[in-house]
This record gives sequence, C-alpha cells and structure tokens, in this order.
Amino acid sequence: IPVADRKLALWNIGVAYTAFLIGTLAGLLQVFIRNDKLELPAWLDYYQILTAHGVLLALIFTTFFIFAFFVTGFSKSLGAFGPKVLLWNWIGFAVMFGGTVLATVMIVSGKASVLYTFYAPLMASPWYYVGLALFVVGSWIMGFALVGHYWRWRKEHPGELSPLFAFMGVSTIVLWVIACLGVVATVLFQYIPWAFGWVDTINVELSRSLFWYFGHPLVYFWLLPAYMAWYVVVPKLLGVKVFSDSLARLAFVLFILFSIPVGFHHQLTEPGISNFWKFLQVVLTFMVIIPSLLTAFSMFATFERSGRKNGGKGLFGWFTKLPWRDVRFTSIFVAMAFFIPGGAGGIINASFQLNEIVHNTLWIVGHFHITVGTPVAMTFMGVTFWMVPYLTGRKFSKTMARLGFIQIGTWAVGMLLMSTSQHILGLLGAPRRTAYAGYNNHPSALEWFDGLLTNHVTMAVGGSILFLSAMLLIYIVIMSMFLSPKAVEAHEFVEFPMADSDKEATPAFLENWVLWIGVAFMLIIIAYAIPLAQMIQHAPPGSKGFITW
Ligand code: HAS
Repeated sequence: IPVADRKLALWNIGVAYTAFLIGTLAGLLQVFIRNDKLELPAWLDYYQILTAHGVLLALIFTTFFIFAFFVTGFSKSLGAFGPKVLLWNWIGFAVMFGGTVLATVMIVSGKASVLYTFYAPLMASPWYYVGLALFVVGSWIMGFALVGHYWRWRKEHPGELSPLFAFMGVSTIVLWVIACLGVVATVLFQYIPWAFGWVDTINVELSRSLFWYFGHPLVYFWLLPAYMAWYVVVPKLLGVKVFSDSLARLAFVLFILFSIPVGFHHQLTEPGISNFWKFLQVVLTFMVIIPSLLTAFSMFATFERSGRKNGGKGLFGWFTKLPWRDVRFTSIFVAMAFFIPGGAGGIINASFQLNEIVHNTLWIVGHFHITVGTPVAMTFMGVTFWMVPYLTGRKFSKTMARLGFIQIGTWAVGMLLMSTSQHILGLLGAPRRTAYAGYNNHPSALEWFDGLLTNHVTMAVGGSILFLSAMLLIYIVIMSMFLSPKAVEAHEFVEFPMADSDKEATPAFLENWVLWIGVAFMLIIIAYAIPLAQMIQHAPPGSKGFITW
C-alpha cells in the first residue's frame, strides 16, 4: 500500500501502543495495591489508576489499533486512498487524539476518577466528558472517511460484492456509529450540562441505560476486528481460502442486528427497568451468541481443511498439521481458545437468574479479561507481529518471532492465573470496583484468599507476568517500527496475509445496507423506546426528568 496510507496507519499504531504502555503499568500497580503491597502517594489513588487502566486499554488502545488495521486493510483490499479520504482520516485522527489527550490529562490529574463506565452520580471534570465526546466524533470522522473510500469502490464496480475485508470493516463501522448514538446522547445532553453546572440534577437510570445501549455493542466493536483477522488472515496463514464467504458476511450482519438492543443485560439488577424489558433483551442477547457460534464452526472447518490438505489423517490428525511454529497463527489460535471459556462466561452472565450471583463481583472482571483482554488483545498482538513490519518495510527476524512466542506465552499464563482467580473470587462473593484489598479484613473475606488460585501471591505473580509480557511486546513494536533492519530482498518483506474468498455463491442482499440498518433500528425501537420513555416519564415530579442525588 502507498507510503501515505502506511504513515496514517503507523500513527494510529503509535498512539495505540503508547496507551497500552501506560494502561498496563496502571494494571501492574493495581495488582500490588489490591495485595496491600503498595501504598500510593497522596496525589494518586486506586480509582484514578483503575480509570486510567480501563480507559487507556479498553477504549484508547483498542480504537486506535482498530483504525490502524482498517486503514491498512481498506487500502490493501480497495486500493490506495484518494487525497480527500486521506485528509478526512487525518482530521478524524487529530480530533480523536485531541480528545484522548484531554481525557487522559483529566484522569491523571485526579479530576476524572469515575472508571470507564462513568456512572452518575459520580461526577468528573466537565472537560473529561468533552474529551470523550471529541474522541467519539473523531472516530466517526475516520469511520465515515473509510466508508467514503468503500463507496467509491462500489461505484466503480457496479453489481459486484465488495472484498470481504472491506465488507466486514464497514459492518463494524456501522455498528460503532449506531452504538455511539447512546453515549453521545447521554454525554451531550446529560453529563456535560450537569458537570458544567448548567443543570443541578441528572436522571441516573436514563444515563446508565444510554451508556449500556452503547456499552454492549462497544464490546463487539472490539471483537469484530479480531474476527476479521480470524476470517481473513488465518486461512491465508493456513494456505486455504475463507471457509464460506456468505457465512462470514451473515455473521457480521447478525452482529449489526443483535448487538445493540441488549444493553439491559448489564442492568438486570436495577430496579428502574421492568422485568418484561429485561427479559426481552436477555432473549435478544441469546441471539447475538449465534454469530459467534457460526464463527467457531467456521474456524474449526478452516483448521480441518488446512490440516487435511497437509496430510492430516483420521478424526483429529489434521490438528497436528497446523503451522504451530508460525507465531502469527499460534497467537491467534491461543486467543480463540481463550474465547471458549470467555464466551461461556458471557452466556452465564446473560442468564437472567445466574446474573444475580455474578453481577458486580470479580467474576465480571475475570470475564472481560478473557474476552477483550485475551481473545481480542492477543489477536491484535498476532496482527502486530506482521502489520508493523509490513507498514515500515522492516524485517521480522527469527529472534523477533521467538520473542513473540515468549510474549504470547507469558500473556496466556498471566491471564490464566489472574482471570481464574478473579472468577473464583467472584463466585465466593468478592465485589468488583473496590479499593479494599482485604475487604477490611472481614473474616469471611480473608478465607476467600486461602485457596491456591485465589491466593494474593498467585494473583501478584499473574499480574507481574502480564506486565513483563506487555513490555516485551512494546520492545517488539519499537524494533519493528524504528530499529529492525530494512528488508531488501523480496523474501524479507513481510506480507499482509489476506485470504481469497469465493463470492460466487454469496447472495447480494447480504450487502444491502438499507435493509440491515433499517432492521437494526426496528429492533432498537422495539427493545428501547418504551422503557426509555418510562424512565423519563417516571422521574420524580419537579425534577424535569432528572433525578436529584
Ligand atoms: Fe461480556 C459484561 C454477556 C462477550 C466484554 N462483558 C462484560 C463486561 C465487558 C465484557 C468489558 O449478559 C463488563 C462491563 C462492565 O464493566 O460492567 N458477553 C456476554 C455475552 C457474550 C459476551 C452473552 N463480553 C463479550 C465479549 C467482550 C465482552 C466478546 C469483549 C470483547 N458480558 C455479558 C453480560 C455482562 C457482560 C451479561 C454483564 C454482567 C454484569 O452483570 O455486569 C457473547 O458474545 C459470548 C459469545 C461467545 C461464544 C464463544 C464462541 C467461541 C469462539 C472460539 C472458537 C475457538 C476456536 C479455537 C476455533 C459463544 C468463537 C479452538 C481451540 C481449542 C483449544 C479447541
């Protein structure tokens, strides 16, 4: 892809990994605070660090990385960006970056210790919300610029289905834009007026609901780019085609439809929403599991095809024929393996009654470390190994590959230790979002930590291994960006592994955006219109729809 497009992608990667560096450092501090091994100076507190950890890793690292991947993949699959597309991408990047700096400064200076969910009535500096709004607007500008590039391609290729990568990228951007409507509404119309003091009160239930209208599809905004690598990159590494082009497109369409009208499954214990609406959204949540099951099926089929092609015999012989020595593949495979318990945990969370047991406990923290923290993050690591050298034209040496193996190995071990103990502690009853390391030395709380896996030492070991792994990754990124020798011979250049996808049997209606966006809005209206109207209507008299705290 052209130098100008590479530069744009590399800047996005640079910001992503800077956020990753600060975010993982905050993670390390947290483990030690929770173990009572670290006392913080007066200007720093646990919630400040927890907010930095959540925002920088879950929002900033992911989003900038995702755009780097999209820029690279759109340019590769649809052709070089025109000057307008490039300009708007840079404008979007600058706005997003400005918002990131503003929000980060507020967090670091202790004026926004509200965690990444920023639940009211916790109040941050108004500039924190302004920073978040700029971040979202910037991401929209970049998203629309990419969609513009896709649109030009479609005009030039009438009647043709777009390349699979671009289709999936556009689906993810569509999902992101619709999802952000909720967070934009609550930030602009509730938090900013409230934090600047223009109004005295805030309707808490409404703000939480608008947040989770956004918050759940947010997790699929992280997941879908990882799925793009699974569907498009993995088959190429395995030497086969995409298993089924139409299945892949259908899975992404199902995410557009079902990932948004499900936010109430984060609010099942809240009294302000009636059971009927919660139940409806729980049912829709079970619908959004289907595209992940399709993906699992598709991955196993891809592995089997490749393994058999390479001589694998019998029921499972193909398994041994997969390219285990290729760090680009192995990293993604381990990522997928983590998503089996990760997804199962999600199904437990979504089950109305079981949610009573796990909600607001450390179980949830365990859940998101084996969803976004490993399947997504480790897929991004696997992509980093080839994408950065591809963009810089530098070599990815055998030594780097070995370091890559150590990096993903340590990440996997660290996450396994840490998330297992979090799941167990959660089932025992340990609450989340609390700074109390030993829960005030409550006798039953002290018993929780007796177990081998829930032991303070095990958790600290897990957290420290993770931090070392993160530093190793930063080293690999810096080498691939600036220091590794430039590739000269043809075989030294790292490629973008993009598999062929047979579009012949794919029905054209799968790319009918008006249809899918229309159905998505219908489902959103069915799931949300009445309960949100009730929240506004049932606010206490005299508060003009805002609840006083
Ligand atoms: Fe979740 C809470 C339900 C998926 C992230 N989730 C969270 C939070 C985060 C998060 C960050 O219903 C905390 C929010 C907060 O701060 O409060 N989640 C689900 C469900 C799914 C799910 C039903 N979550 C994710 C993903 C995330 C993520 C993905 C990030 C990327 N989650 C919930 C619920 C809550 C929740 C409740 C609220 C809980 C509460 O009370 O607060 C589903 O999408 C999961 C479907 C996935 C599968 C797995 C398919 C498996 C595949 C791998 C195949 C493997 C292969 C390799 C091929 C069914 C695709 C083979 C290897 C071998 C070794 C054999």
